[in-house]
Amino acid sequence: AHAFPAALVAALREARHVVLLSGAGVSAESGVPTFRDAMTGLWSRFDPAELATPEAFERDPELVWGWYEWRRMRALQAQPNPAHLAIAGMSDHLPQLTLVTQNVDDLHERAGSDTVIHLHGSLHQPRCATCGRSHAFPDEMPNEPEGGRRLPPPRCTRCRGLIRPGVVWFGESLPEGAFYQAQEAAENCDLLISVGTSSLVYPAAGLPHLAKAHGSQLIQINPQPTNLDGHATWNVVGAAGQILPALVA
Ligand code: BJW
Ligand code: ZN
Repeated sequence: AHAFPAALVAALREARHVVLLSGAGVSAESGVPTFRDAMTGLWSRFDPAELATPEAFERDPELVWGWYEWRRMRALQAQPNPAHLAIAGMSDHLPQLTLVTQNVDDLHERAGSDTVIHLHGSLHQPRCATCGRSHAFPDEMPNEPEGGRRLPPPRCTRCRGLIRPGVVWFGESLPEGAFYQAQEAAENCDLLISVGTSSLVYPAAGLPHLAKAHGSQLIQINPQPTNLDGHATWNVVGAAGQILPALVA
């Protein structure tokens, strides 16, 4: 069993409002590749600047669409892991939990978390790049696209524009309502738990600092060092799928 500092356990027990900020590391144990981890990181094989920008989609929509279809398929095949399940269970033990995720999969929802703030959008909600109309995927699974295989994006039924992934690319604003709610929660929580994120991508990486500036304590759960280490009240070193279930037990 994992031994946690008594003060950490007390902070969790006494918290009135907890914000849980999740990143790609929470889905890693479901087999969804993270962005920046060596070897398995998605971007050890693909240059992020090449694919996760509006410019890349303009330049090469088939490459970008193919990459996202491949990732959507991986996400559809993945199952929630013990970290997602522990997070879903936490709301039963806490007066208030606000779940904020940077992840574009729907594994929190499938684990039973019913309110999830998606800061970086979703692989499952594409829309027209020209007029914004949302696009429904057909029910069947996408064809087996290999990573890097080109695939032409569908066309909008209203304006014939290209359908784009419903995610937030570098240089794009976060969904306004989602970021506002996350900020509001960070300002009002007494404990923020940052799990499985490298804390490199802003403005999401600013949320723990905002919470701390408003008097919150910070728990970080990550097997690797991050930029947040020096700021967290407690750094718990380990995998989310092991630490979180132990924490809520
Ligand atoms: C485990 C584990 C296990 C492994 N258990 N843990 C301030 C300063 C500098 C730059 C900027 C700034 N403000 C804004 C910027 C620019 C930019 C930015 O932040 N750049 C930085 C990289 C420097 N930000 C933006 O452009 C944002 N927009 C914006 O600011 O709009 C205003 C604006 C408009 C116009 C001009 C300028 C500003 C938008 C950011 C959108 C991010 N989008 C992405 C891609 C989404 C689509 C897709 O999926 O392809 O979101 S980037 C990518 O990174 C993705 C993720 O959500 C995000 C965060 O990654 P995450 O989750 O932290 O994953 P990793 O892989 O980095 O880390 C995994 C972690 O898990 C590691 O720590 C592991 O150790 C750990 N781990 N196994 C627990 N089992
Ligand atoms: Zn359109």
